Amino acid sequence: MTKKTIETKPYPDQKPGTSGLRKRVKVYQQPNYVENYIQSIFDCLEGFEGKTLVIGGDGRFYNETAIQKAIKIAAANGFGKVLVGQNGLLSTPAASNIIRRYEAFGGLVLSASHNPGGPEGDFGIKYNVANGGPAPERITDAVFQRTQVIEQYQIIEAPDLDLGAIGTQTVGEMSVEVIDPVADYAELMAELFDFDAICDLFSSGFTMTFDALHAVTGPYAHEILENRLGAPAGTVVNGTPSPDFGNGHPDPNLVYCKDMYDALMQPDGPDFGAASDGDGDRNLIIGRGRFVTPSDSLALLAANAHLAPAYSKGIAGIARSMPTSAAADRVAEKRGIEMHETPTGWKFFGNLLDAGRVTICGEESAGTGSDHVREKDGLWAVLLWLNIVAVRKQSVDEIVTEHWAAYGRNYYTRHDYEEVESDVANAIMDDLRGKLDGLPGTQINGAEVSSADDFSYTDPVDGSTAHKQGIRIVFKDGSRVVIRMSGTGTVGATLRVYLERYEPPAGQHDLETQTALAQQIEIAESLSQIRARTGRTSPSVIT
Ligand code: G16
Repeated sequence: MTKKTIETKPYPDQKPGTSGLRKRVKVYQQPNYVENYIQSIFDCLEGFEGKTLVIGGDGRFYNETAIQKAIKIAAANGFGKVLVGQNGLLSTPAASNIIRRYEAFGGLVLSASHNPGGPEGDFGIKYNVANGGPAPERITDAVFQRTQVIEQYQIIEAPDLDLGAIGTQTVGEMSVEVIDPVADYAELMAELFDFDAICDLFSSGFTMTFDALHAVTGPYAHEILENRLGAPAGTVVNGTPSPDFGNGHPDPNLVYCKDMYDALMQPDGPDFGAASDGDGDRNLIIGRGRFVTPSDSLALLAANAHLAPAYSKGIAGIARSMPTSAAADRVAEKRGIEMHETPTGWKFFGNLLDAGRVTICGEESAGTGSDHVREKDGLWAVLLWLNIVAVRKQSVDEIVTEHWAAYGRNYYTRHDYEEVESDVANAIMDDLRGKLDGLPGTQINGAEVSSADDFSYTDPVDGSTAHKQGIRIVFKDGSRVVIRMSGTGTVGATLRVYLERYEPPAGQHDLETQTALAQQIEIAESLSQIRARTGRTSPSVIT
């Protein structure tokens, strides 16, 4: 085993997005592409000599190849130990937990989240810091700068490790421990939730379907839902991770989980349906006859969290990303707890969680989580829902409708225009920015604009700032149109249009969502001309 220094040349496109560096697999397969990026990360870190690095991914195509490289580069750079999930698997929240539980220096999480996998699909690498959360922007910005000038990387020349064998191996002077990817995470969930109450729920005949979408949560869901909580075998479907996600799209939304949605809408359908994404940090929640939007789910989980043992003393505060609906704000207001509005990206919640200012966080993009780790957590959200249903002894539909009757309903939808030409998307955003100052006080399609800006954020804990985080136009009646460009796409640009309108507690709560938001949808088009300028007649995805 010899340590080698290999000469390399920079790639211009290694700028991390909302959540790490996501690219087509074919891009990652270029010579030294992975090596450059990982060496650049290590070059921006200090004080890791002899310390532990956690490595794991969602099992997608190229996962093991990248992990073998990462281990050998970590060894050459002086890490003392790597903890790696068996067969290279660790869900994103499980990786966050392992970093925290074993006090590791940080971790590499290999995933492109909900993006498709396989040789023609996407791959991604994300660096997480010692609190278990995604690296903050000051690190990701430094890593990008480093990728632009990198000239060499260090690697140990050694045979590949056996990632299937639990136990310890060595590479150079570094030890590599292959660990059970599920055990620590399952223990943590058992500490947080009332497993006895959920067991009773299942033994009383409560029926559930959980779609792991052939992605990483399969082994976690089999162990927790079926083995520990007694849900009947077969509750978890598509539970074996596959490199191309069964040739599917591991995005737990109403498009890719349509069959489950249809089953849940039948009067004799299961009581509860849920799904998670490629790397296990997103969730989809559907009760019989009732889809719960991620924004509503955040509000409902925050309002009912005290029913689970971990949160029985109440929660300190709530944080949501700016485009997420304000449903959770109403809960925070009623409870008299802190409420924070951050830019899109879980990394912006880290400081608030570390400082104990918030306990529960969530995003419209199907992510919810708490201070138990520093990532959003798909199965955590599912288990908290089950805990709430078990204690309240009510259906999801009853719980949601009672919540609206108490707090009012924030009608909410997101329209995505995917794979738009980057020039066209940039021009649309620039033109919108140019109009913002003149909008307040004007009428658009019959609605008066009360404020219009491009969202800026100052972190209340460390004072760091983030600008140009999305255009938001707020109307006098409280409704909102938000438009921003996604930071997770890999081809062209994705324009996201977020639409929201509030209906008070005594208002009408049973409208079809797109109908309820028809005025906001037309306002967004009048303002942005997205359909006209992209030549699209409708969004690519409506969630
Ligand atoms: C990532 C981030 C989330 C973000 C989502 C969508 O999630 O961790 O915070 O909300 O992307 O971001 P965008 O709107 O920029 O595409 P994931 O699940 O893809 O890692």
